Amino acid sequence: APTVTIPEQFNVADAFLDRHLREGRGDRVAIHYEGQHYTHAQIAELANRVGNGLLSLGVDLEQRIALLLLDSPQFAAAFFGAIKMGAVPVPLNTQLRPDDYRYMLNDSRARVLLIHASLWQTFSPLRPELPYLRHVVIVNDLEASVPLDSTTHDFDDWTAHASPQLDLAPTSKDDSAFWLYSSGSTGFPKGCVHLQHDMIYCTEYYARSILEINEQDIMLSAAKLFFAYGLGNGLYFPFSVGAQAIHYPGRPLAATMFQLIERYCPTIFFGVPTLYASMLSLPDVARYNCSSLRLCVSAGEALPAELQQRWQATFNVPILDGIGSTEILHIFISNRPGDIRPGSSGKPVPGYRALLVDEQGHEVAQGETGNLLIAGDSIAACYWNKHEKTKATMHGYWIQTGDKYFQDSDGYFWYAGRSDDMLKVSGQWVSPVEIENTLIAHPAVLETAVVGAPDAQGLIKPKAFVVLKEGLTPTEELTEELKAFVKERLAPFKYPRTIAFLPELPKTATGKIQRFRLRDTARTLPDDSGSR
Ligand code: 3UK
Repeated sequence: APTVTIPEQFNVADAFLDRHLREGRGDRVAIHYEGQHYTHAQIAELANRVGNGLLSLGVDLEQRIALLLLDSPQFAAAFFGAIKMGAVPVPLNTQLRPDDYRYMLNDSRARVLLIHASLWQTFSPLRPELPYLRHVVIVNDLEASVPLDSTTHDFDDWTAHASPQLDLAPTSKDDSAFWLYSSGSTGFPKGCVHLQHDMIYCTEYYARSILEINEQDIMLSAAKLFFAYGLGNGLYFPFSVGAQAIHYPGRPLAATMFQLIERYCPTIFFGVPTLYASMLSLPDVARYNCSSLRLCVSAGEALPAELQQRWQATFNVPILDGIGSTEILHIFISNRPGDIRPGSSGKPVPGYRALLVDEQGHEVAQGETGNLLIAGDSIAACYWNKHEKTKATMHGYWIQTGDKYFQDSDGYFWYAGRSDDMLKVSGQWVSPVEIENTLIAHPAVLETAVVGAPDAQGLIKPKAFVVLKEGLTPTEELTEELKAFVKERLAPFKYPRTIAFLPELPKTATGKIQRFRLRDTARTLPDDSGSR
C-alpha cells in the first residue's frame, strides 16, 4: 500500500488543478458535458475566476459557500475555486425541499450560494429567511431570467469580470476543505466537516490502489456530485490523475446511462444497485455496447450477488461492490478486480482498519455479527455544531458506522443491516420516522409505522403499515392518495412504495411499536395483505 505524506501547508486545489498544468496535462480533456468538452487548463482557469469572484464578494477564509448545482463544469470550477481561495464549499442535494435548504443554509451560515437556474423557483421564497446569505450567483440565468441586482449575480458575467489568475490560499492540511450533509433517523441533517487531506487519502488508497485509476481513464458516475460517492467518482478521482469525467446534468435513468456509455466510451462506470437492476431489466439489454468499460463500481447499499453475476455475464465486466459513507468520505471496504466475492462488500481498503464489536465494545469472534468500526484518515473531523452526535459517533481514531457486519472465514465482510432504523433506498438515506411523521398528518391516518421491505431484486424499499381512523376502509384510491401526500411534502425519493392497512399495529405491553414484527411481516407477506 502507498504511504501518503502531505506537507503541513497544503491546499488540495493545487493537487487537482495547477499540478496538471505544471506537468503538461493542461490540454487534456477534463470534462465531457452535453456534447462539449473542457480541458484541465479551462477548468483551472474557470476555478480561478470563481475564486476571484468570491474574493470580490468579500468572502474570507473558512466561510462556507453553498452549491446547489447540477453536475457540470461549473460545479467543478465552483468546488475547486472555492477551496483554492480558502472558502469551504458545501454541495447540497438538488432533490430536497425548501425546509431542508433553509436548515442547511442557516446551519452552515453560507455567505454565498451558487445555484442552477432550474432550482431557483424552489429556493427564492426562502431568501428572506436566510440571515447569513449575502449573495446568490445563478448558473444558466438565461433559463430563469431572474432579475439581477447588487446581491444576485449571473455566473457567466461574474466569472467573465474576474481575473483568471489566483494564488492558492495558504491553508494547512488539516483546514476544513468542504462539507457534506448526511441525514439521520431523527433530527436535522449533520454537516460532515472534511479536511484538506481527506480527498487525497481516498484517492491514493481507494481510487489508485483498488481501481488503479490513471490518466487514460474516462469516468461516468450515475451518482451525482453532491453525494460523497459521486464527488469522488466524477470529480476528484479524475482530477487527481488528469483523467476525464463525463458530467450529465439530468436524471440518471437506465436507458440514458447506456446512451452515455455508448456515446462517450467510459472506462469506469459508477452506479447504485437499484440502477444496475433497472439497467439489466431493459429489453434486449445485451445489445448495448459496453466494451469500453474496464470496471464498474456499486455502492450506497448492498449489491445482491445475483445482480453482480448477471451483469458480469451480460457485459463481461465486473461490478466491484464497496461500502462507503459520507463521514468516511469514500469507499473503505471493497471487492477488488480479480478478487470478488459476490454478495459481500469485500475486504478493507488499504489505509483503513475495520473492527467488529459487540454492544460492550469487545471484538466479536470470527463469523459473529458485530457493529462495524473503521479507522482511517479520511474520516470527517466532526459534525458541525453537533457535539453530542460527534462524540457518539467519532471515538478518537475510530468511527461508528452504524452498520452491522460479519466476516467469513476467508476475511470477506458481509453486510448484516443497520443498528438504527435508517433505510438505504436507491443509494439514498430515507428515515422511516420522517415518513411516519408525514403520513400521520393525513386526515385518514390514525397510526403508522414504516419499515424496509425487499423488492423482487432483494433491494430495500420503504413500506408503510397504516391503521385508518374509525369508520374508514382501505381502497386503491386511498393508497395512491397517501403516496402522493408524502411525495408532495418530502423529497420525491422518500415516499412509501407499498402501503398495507392493518386493524392495529403490533405493540409491546408498554405501547412501543414492534418494528421487528412488521419487518418480518414485510418479508413474508405479499404487498396487499393485511387489509381488514
Ligand atoms: C450504506 C452500504 C452495504 C451503509 C457512500 C460510497 O453510501 C455512501 O454514503 P452515505 O453516507 O451512506 C453510508 C451508508 O450506506 N452502504 C453504503 N454502501 C454500501 N451498505 N453495502 C454497500 N456497498 O449503511 C453505510 O453506512 O449515503 C458510498 C462512497 C461514498 C459514500 N458516501
